[in-house]
Amino acid sequence: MDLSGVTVVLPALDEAAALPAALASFPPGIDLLVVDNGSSDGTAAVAAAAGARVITEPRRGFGAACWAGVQASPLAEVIAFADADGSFDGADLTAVAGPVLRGQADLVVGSRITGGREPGAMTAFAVAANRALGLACRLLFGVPLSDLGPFRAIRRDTLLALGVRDRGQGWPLEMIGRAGRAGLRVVEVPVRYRPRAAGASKVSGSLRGSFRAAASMAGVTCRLLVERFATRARPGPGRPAAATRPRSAGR
Ligand SMILES: Nc1nc2c(ncn2[C@@H]2O[C@H](COP(=O)(O)OP(=O)(O)O)[C@@H](O)[C@H]2O)c(=O)[nH]1
Ligand SMILES: [Mg+2]
Repeated sequence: MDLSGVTVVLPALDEAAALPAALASFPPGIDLLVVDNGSSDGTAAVAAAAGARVITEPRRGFGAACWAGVQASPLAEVIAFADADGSFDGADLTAVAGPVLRGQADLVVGSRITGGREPGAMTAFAVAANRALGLACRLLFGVPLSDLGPFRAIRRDTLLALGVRDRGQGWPLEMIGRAGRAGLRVVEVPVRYRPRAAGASKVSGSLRGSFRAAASMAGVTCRLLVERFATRARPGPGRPAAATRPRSAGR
């Protein structure tokens, strides 16, 4: 499959030790963009030496890094996001980006739960939390997901039209929520998942990281629900056909 229109954005915070393995797993020739987000371990230099495109986003936050990657890739047809810790297999990019490139899906989310998960790759708590979040996405946004996986792909113009605003760990959830609300085709595919190649977890493996992620996602959920009820309450032609449905949605 021709993946030349795909840019893979890898948000990275202190991932110097894991990045070489993470980058090497992707098929050759892919535009790999590492967004360094205030690392102190030489992440940017390691990424550049491994052949990736590198930018620095001084505003801290997972979503801030993802958004900076989108802005720095104006020519990409499809943007894929993946973690920079080597826990994903870049060979799965075909499965993740393929349905979007073929016009069969608007947003593809890689599921670590239905994919091949290596022992120790996800804590039991992370599995349960992601299953619960998947259920919440079904109930609140009409999107059936088994996992809120960060390895995903979406057309760049579709993503811009969604208007995702969160710049923290709520970014992935807001993308799904807005896509579901706009009636986009959100498709889940299984992806492989293994323990990070090196270094320490900053999110699910730490109490502080888990708490910040939970707070960020709770904020996003509240904001989306408030928006939905505000939209419903608003009478007449102010309805959001153009505002919430990206132009590419009708494909
Ligand atoms: N830009 C940015 N990236 C982050 C931040 N926290 C984590 N990441 C990246 O997000 C991805 C997932 O983080 P990780 O520590 O592996 O979390 P875990 O998978 O839940 O253990 C990795 O690529 C991290 O480098 C952050 O505050 N800013
Ligand atoms: Mg990880």
